Amino acid sequence: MKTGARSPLLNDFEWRGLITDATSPSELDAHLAEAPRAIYCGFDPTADSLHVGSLLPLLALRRVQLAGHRPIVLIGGGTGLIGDPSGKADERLLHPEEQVAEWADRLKRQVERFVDFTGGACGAILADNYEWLSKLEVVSFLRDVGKHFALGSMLARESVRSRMSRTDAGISYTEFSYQVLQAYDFLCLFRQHGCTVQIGGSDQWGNITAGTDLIRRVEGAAAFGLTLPLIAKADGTKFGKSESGTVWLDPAKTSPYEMYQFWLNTSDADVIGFLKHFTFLGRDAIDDLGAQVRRHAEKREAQRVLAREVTRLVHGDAATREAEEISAAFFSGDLERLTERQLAQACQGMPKTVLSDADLRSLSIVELLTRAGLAESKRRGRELVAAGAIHVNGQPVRDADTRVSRELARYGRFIIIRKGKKTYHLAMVA
Ligand code: 485
Repeated sequence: MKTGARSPLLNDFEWRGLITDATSPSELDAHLAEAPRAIYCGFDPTADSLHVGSLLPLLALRRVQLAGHRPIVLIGGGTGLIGDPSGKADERLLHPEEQVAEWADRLKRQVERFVDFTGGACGAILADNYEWLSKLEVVSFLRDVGKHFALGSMLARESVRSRMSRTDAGISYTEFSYQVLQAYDFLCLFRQHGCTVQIGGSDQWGNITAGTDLIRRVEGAAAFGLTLPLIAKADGTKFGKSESGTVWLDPAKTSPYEMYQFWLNTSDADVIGFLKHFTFLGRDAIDDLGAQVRRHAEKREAQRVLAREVTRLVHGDAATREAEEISAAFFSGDLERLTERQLAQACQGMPKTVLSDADLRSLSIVELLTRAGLAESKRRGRELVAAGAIHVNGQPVRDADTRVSRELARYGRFIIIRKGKKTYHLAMVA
């Protein structure tokens, strides 16, 4: 979107391609240029961790703070009990209350590293809508809040319409009401903290504008919404998944090395856009990297910078250095220099075959290749070995009949098989 923005925040958002839509863009720009504002984004606890999909809004809140505004991170301890129909094809399962409360606690700890909660004029605020939503009384809620919602516009929301138009699906009154709760949150944050702007992914447009409408009707005040793009990759595949599934922010679920690799695997077509979206590097640095991609794409310098910057934002310096060390070791094939912990981290997302004691007495490499699904037959396995396409723990395998033994395993546990350049498999000694 072109806003010709005056406010540094919108200007930066615009350059980074972070704006899909905004309510009254020029008024929003003036609003942000005029004074420091409180700006919120909400996250529902629907799992025990946030994932890379939540990074764009989290980093957007950090940009908000760096530009001198106050970020509010809202955790949906209340809305998480209901389930947002936005962008969801089917009705959700309700999770047990204790589960949602535990997830909400985890998310609160997770968001802490992205914005600064240590106070001051633009110190971040952490809010949980369970606080007010759990206290609502149905009769007064319907009288005081419900009255401001026209059924026509509620039904017209994309999240509702798409479900109503399907004969094989539908939407419960529970999920249908979600938009009212999110709108009410905005009103509460407006009253409590003078919050006048809400941001979210583009699937949140309906919920956000429900809130700006409510604030106008109840308070007669202007409030704004801004939506961020849902990240799409140039090749059309879904963003945020690696071979082993969702890329989580919790290092216990996705190791820093795996996250580093995820960003390192970004295509040339996506890397500059991602540097703008997911790092705090400025125009000059990103322009330089753009020139590198055009001249020396094969060096993958832009991907390395992206992987380093994002892993650092999520996991810190030490974990990032370690991820780089592991990557360098895998790249050169010198796995010997990795510690047991580093090796365990590297193996976290690999497909895995567990070897029993009996296997260690009887199995040959070629048999292991078929067992691991790396070769469809022993014959094919032998061909791969003969072609020099199989490495074990960084060393080329020359004899297909080599026995698989505990001695072959690094630290007595890890037999890392590489087929070709990129396919890894872990044979793990039980
Ligand atoms: O007052 C609010 C209460 C809850 C929410 C927002 C404001 C959460 C929101 N309804 C939601 O479901 N968000 C998604 C989530 O929590 O996983 C995602 C959005 C994405 C982006 C991200 O949250 O799908 O576009 O907004 C932060």
